[in-house]
Amino acid sequence: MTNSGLSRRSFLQIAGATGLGASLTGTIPSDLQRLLGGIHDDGRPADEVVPTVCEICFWKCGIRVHKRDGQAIKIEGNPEHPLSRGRLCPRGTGALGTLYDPDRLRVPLIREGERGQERFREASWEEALDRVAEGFKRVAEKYGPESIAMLYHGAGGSFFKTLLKGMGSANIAAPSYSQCRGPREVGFELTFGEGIGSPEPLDIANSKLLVLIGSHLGENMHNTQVQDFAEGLSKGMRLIVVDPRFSTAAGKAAHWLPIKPGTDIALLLGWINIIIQEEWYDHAFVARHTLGLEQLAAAVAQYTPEAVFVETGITPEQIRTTAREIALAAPHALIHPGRHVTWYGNDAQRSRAIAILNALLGNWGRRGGFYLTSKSELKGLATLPDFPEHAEPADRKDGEHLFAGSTLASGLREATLTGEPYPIKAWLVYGSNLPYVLPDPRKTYQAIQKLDFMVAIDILPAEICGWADVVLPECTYLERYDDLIVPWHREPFIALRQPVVEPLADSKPGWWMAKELAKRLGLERYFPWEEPREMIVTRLRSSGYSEEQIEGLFTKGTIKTEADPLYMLPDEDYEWGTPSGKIELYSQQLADYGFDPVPVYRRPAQPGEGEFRLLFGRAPVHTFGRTTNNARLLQQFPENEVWVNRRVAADMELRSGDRVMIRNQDGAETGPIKVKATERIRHDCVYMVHGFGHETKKLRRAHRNGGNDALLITKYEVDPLMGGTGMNVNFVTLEKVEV
Ligand SMILES: Nc1nc2c(c(=O)[nH]1)N[C@H]1C(S)=C(S)[C@@H](COP(=O)(O)OP(=O)(O)OC[C@H]3O[C@@H](n4cnc5c(=O)[nH]c(N)nc54)[C@H](O)[C@@H]3O)O[C@H]1N2
Ligand SMILES: Nc1nc2c(c(=O)[nH]1)N[C@H]1C(S)=C(S)[C@@H](COP(=O)(O)OP(=O)(O)OC[C@H]3O[C@@H](n4cnc5c(=O)[nH]c(N)nc54)[C@H](O)[C@@H]3O)O[C@H]1N2
Ligand code: SF4
Ligand SMILES: [Mo]
Repeated sequence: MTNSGLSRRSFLQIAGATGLGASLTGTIPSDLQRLLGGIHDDGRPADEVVPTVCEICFWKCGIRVHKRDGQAIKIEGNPEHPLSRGRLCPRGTGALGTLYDPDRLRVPLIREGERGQERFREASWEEALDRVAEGFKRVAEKYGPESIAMLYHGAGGSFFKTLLKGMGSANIAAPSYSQCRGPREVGFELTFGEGIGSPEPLDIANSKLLVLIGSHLGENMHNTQVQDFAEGLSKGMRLIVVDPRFSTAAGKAAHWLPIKPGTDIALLLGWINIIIQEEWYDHAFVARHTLGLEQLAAAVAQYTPEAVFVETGITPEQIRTTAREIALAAPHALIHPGRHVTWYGNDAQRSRAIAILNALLGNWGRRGGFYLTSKSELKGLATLPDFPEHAEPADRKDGEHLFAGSTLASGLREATLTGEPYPIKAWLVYGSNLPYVLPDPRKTYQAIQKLDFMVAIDILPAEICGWADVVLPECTYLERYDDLIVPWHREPFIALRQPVVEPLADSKPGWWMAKELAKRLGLERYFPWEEPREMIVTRLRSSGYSEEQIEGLFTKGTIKTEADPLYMLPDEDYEWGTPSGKIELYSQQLADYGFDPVPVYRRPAQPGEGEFRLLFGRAPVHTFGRTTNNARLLQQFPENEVWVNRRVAADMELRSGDRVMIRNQDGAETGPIKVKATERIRHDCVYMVHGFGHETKKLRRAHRNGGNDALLITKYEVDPLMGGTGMNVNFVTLEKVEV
């Protein structure tokens, strides 16, 4: 393993020794040579193999990185790691294209032009960090420390969270809650008294039947889940896919239900109705663990197959057949809870309908359903002082979004815009390209204009960087330590992220930046260690791990501990975390606050003549916009296309390969983007992969490559229960262009 104290100079020497082009200061040809030709696995053995953890997405698989002559040459799955089991998704393997991306940020930058103009000068770390510390101090003195907010995504955020809390601010939020899985967590918390978490505890490998509502496994490439999905299918698991689009998963399904977008609650309530009417639910489980069956039965009686057909377009016969199949496979059947569920603004209630249906199947703590998780013990640092008192987060006003379980990123943007409930005047943005992550980019830019100070910490010159006062170049996850990773999982474990190669150019690890800022802000006491390895070893020792186990973490990548039972015993009592201590099919607390105690279907607005609902999702080889500049991954999936129903396309005289501009109801537009005319999508919607069509010229391969869904999401519906932002509510038109 390399020592992160090595200077840039010695890195250049190592790079030079390989003959792969020694200059790393911006000459593209040598970098490209390195990327496309210079570094590859030519079969010669590696000098060294270093275990660490992937961060191309947030699943955090264990990887083994092969090195030769100081360079990373190959990434493979770590067989010791429970989330990879020796295999990776294509993004994890292709990550060298990110590590050696010639567009990476190399030095700290200080803004010279207007915000958004992307005019910066290079600065020393000393000057850049002083600027950031001054910026925070100024804002804290004038408005209080709570007026500093942090918006982040990724494991590396933990050191900056400590910094914010040390300053006295609780305004810390990740879009992975309010723009992703928050509604699911709330729907399950309201029903089962606990959320789902990540990785999702789904026993898919042992399921007899799986229902996917949108969740497009196979395009959504969370490694372990895709492995489990493949194993389940190979063991004969039946699959029902509910999706307006014939997804990759739909190709494996016994039933594809091409639902009218936004009507899933009707289908779910229809299934619940049949399962109750026909007495197909798990009587013993429901009697022992749940509350409110009668009220549920009465509330869903109106959702007959015929009534549901009118809303969803799924025929009564299909609804009956699939309900029966689901019930027959119970309790080894699973309605997937989804992950990116911020679709229509009623998403916590849709997730609750999914939770209720699962409860009727009696699949919690059951083989082929939801398994029970455990977690390895890990103590914090005994020497870490308490954080100061802090104000309540500014992400919502009194009485708003009562059931939110985390701070809302979109709520912090709103507070920045309105100054309510109190002003937010500085942002620390870590690893989140906010203009394309939060709905309505215009609002994000307006909010930034209200700030006195903003720092962006990124590995690439993403759009967010162009709006910052100071840009700090982080090195990638392959070049740094992060905090230990300790998830709830079926096999509890601790995993280590450690550096494999030297940081590129003058990029630095986040932990170092946070510590340096802490020094400047008089907060050193919150970082009572010299370097992360010391902190990691101290925590492991104080948690009772042996020297052998600790050594194994650095050499093999994980420490594994004993698991609790995965499944409940049939007559086991269980204390559910709801107010009643039971699974709540009917929710009194929702009723008390004036919400629907049982989910209710309401018809969503429909696109007008010539308009389509805009849907979006994942490509198997890309993660959002963070890999769309990665040359290796672009080779496999070079640009996104807009999927249009074949007959509709023919009527519009559009053919596959034609280019169109896409325009939404507010006049926002993106393109040109290639058309994919296909039978695999309904007539009333179009679909594209998220993450393409970057506007910044600094990402040279990603710039204007394909279309950008984020630019078209100027409208969104906020979930009244928890503040998630439903983004599938924009309507677009297509216009052919000659290019
Ligand atoms: N390769 C890859 N994998 C990833 C990621 C990535 O960036 N790249 N990101 C990861 C992350 S953070 C997340 S949250 C997940 C997201 O992955 P999922 O949670 O699986 O995906 P969604 O984006 O919610 O869903 C997209 C699918 O929903 C369908 N859909 C759209 N509207 C509706 C509707 O009204 N009803 C129904 N039934 N279906 C609808 C779309 O046609 C599409 O097939 O993926 C994860 N995995
Ligand atoms: N329009 C639209 N919006 C969406 C979604 C969508 O499908 N469409 N999906 C939603 C979902 S499911 C989620 S989870 C969120 C995801 O939101 P994010 O994860 O915040 O999204 P990204 O666009 O990938 O932004 C990541 C930024 O982090 C940088 N980065 C990558 N690695 C590192 C690192 O190691 N250190 C640092 N400091 N920076 C790094 C990248 O260069 C990039 O600028 O977006 C949500 N928003
Ligand atoms: S699923 Fe793929 S990209 Fe995500 S952590 Fe695992 S290997 Fe990396
Ligand atoms: Mo997500």
